[in-house]
Amino acid sequence: MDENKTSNNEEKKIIFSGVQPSGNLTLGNYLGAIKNWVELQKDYSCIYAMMDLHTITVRQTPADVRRRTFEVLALYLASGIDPKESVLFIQSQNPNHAELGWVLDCYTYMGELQRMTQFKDKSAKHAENINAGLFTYPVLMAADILLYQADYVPVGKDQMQHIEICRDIAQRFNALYGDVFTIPEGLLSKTGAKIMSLQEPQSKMSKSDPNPKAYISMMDDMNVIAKKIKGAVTDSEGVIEYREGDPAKAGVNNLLNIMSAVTGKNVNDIAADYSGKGYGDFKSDVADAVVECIRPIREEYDRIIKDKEYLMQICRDGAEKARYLSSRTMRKVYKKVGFVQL
Ligand code: ATP
Ligand code: LTN
Repeated sequence: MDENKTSNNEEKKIIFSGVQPSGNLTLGNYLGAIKNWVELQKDYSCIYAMMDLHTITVRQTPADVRRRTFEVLALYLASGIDPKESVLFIQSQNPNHAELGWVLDCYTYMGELQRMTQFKDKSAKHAENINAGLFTYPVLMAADILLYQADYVPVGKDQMQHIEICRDIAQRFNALYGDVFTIPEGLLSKTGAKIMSLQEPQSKMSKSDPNPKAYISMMDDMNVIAKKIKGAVTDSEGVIEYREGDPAKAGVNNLLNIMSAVTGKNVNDIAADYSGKGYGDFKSDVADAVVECIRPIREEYDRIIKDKEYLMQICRDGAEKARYLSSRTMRKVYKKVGFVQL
């Protein structure tokens, strides 16, 4: 057994993660994040949230945020996250996130936040709305994690810079006030791979991509999924080979990574199976494998999403647990900084 894990419930290490209800969840979100979370439930105490406070850093349609919050929850459940084992809640339903976020804002430097890649990317994308929330996004994310004294945070590669700044903030606070926060570590999914856009395989598959052909939504019909994979951009070389870091092979590498993530096979073994074969055969098999991976999740999702009362009850129970679990950290922080305790 891994030394970080124990069979004793009391001593289980804590995991925290979440997804923003800001768009249709993609195959990238599933393979890069949620799939991994399901397996972690066995060995860790897991807390998974719908990060709605973060979504309003970009302008949203309110009804969409509401609907998508339930969609994200239903997808967690359909993927195999068990509400009896893990805490599932809506971030805005626990006020401690915003409160600790404010405190930590006062322990974070402008210069640190200015270096964040996501801030630079998103402010370029939303030049008309570069708001203070977008700038302090990583501080709220640090609060999310530190409130629960999380040991590990399973995220995709793109979020590692945010985990680093969270550790820096926590270490700074601890240096001033003693051991208040557990210093968390990022946990990359086993496949590790970033799933790339099907149309521009140099950039990541993103749910906010304006071109729907670029991503596979977990909500897409099965025939649409197959069509998108068959239309994925590759190259004119016609050789199925995994060449990491070679921009000319970005499309094929991505399809191999996807195939590997859904089948559990190694990328080079998959490539070997297709030596001498064309892209047509390969894409058709990748499409079948992805459809087989998504189909059962979708069937379960379609059933769960209809049961609003069940979803609401999970949110109520989860919010209560989340408030309770985080209240200890919050009290400690307020005491340390000198706020009067009544
Ligand atoms: P947006 O495109 O709107 O910025 P997103 O698709 O990156 O959003 P998030 O809610 O920010 O989605 O991310 C949820 C989780 O999914 C994170 O852990 C992130 O690392 C992971 N993730 C997102 N896209 C990918 C991808 N293409 N490949 C692997 N993991 C991904
Ligand atoms: N920024 C994250 C979403 C997120 C998150 C968190 C992930 C907000 N708070 C805390 C892990 C832990 C993203 O995936 N884009």
